[in-house]
Amino acid sequence: MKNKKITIIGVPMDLGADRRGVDMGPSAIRYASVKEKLTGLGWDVQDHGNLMVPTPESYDVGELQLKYLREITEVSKELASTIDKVVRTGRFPLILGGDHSIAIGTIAGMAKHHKRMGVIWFDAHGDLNTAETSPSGNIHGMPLAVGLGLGHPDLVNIGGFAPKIQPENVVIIGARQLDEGERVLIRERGIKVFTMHDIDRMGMGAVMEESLKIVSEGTDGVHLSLDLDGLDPHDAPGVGTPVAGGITYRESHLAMEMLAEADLLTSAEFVEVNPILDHGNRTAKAAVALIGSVFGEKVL
Ligand code: Z70
Ligand code: MN
Ligand code: MN
Ligand code: MN
Repeated sequence: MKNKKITIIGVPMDLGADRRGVDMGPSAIRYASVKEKLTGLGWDVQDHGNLMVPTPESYDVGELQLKYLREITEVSKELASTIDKVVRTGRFPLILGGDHSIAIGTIAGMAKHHKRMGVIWFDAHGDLNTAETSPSGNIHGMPLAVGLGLGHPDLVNIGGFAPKIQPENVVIIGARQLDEGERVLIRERGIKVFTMHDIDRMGMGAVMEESLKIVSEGTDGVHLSLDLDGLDPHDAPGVGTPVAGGITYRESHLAMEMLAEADLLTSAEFVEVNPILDHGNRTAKAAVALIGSVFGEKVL
C-alpha cells in the first residue's frame, strides 16, 4: 500500500450482541501487539484510542427487534465522523471491535470518500437482517443490510445519504449460517456469497481471485470487514457465536496476503473478538497475525 500511515480506532461496542465481553476486543488486540506488528512492517501507526460506548446496564434496551438502537446510532455517527477526519489527514483507518454493528459507522464514514466502494465481508454470517427478519433483534446481525440502505432509517441515513454501497460491489466469504430473510435478500439483490461449500470446492485462492474482481471492478475503494467468527472456532474460539466448519488459519492468511498483493484496501476492521470466551488470547493473536498479512507481512 502506498499510504504507509495507519490510525487505529478502538470501538468497545457490545450493544449489538447478546454476549458480554466483546467490548474488551480492542484491548485484547492491542495486548496482542498490533501496533508493534504494524510498526515492524514499516507503517507509521497512530492509536486514536477508544470511542466512548455506553454500558448496556445503564440504558434501556428499547425496541426488542432493534436492541439499543438509539445508543448504537450515536456511536455509529461518532465513528463515521472520526473515520472521516482520519481519511482527510491521509491516513488509513484500522478499526478494532467490538461487535459487528460498528461496521454501520465504518461504512458510513468511508462511503463519504468513496462513491462506489467495494466491500469484502468475512463472516460465518450474512449480517443482512433487518428488524423484520432478525431472529434476535441484535443489530450486529444487520450492518451489511444497513450499508445497502435496508433497515431502520436512523441507521440507514447516518451521514445524511443512503445507500452507502451497492450489492454488485459486495462479496461475503465464509458464510455457513444464514437466516431465511437473508437468503431471500441475497437472491433478490444478487449478492455474491462464497459459502464454506464454495471455499472447499474452489479453494481459497480461486475464491479470492473472483472476490478481488468483484470488489475492484468499477469501484474507487475497498473496505475489508473481518468478523473473527468467519474463522474456524479451533483457530478463533473467542467469539460470541462460534460456528463449526470455518475458514482455517492458513486459508485466512492466504486471503489476507492476496488482498495485500492486490493493494486495493482503503479501510479495514476486525470485529467480534471476545476475550472472555477465548483461550489464551488466541483469537486476538489470530487477528493480529491476519492484520500483519493484510498489511504486507511476507515470509520471503
Ligand atoms: C443472526 C442474527 C451474528 C455475528 C452472530 C446472528 C448474527 N443471523 N453476527 N454473530 N457476528 O441474530 O441476526
Ligand atoms: Mn460495554
Ligand atoms: Mn458479523
Ligand atoms: Mn458473524
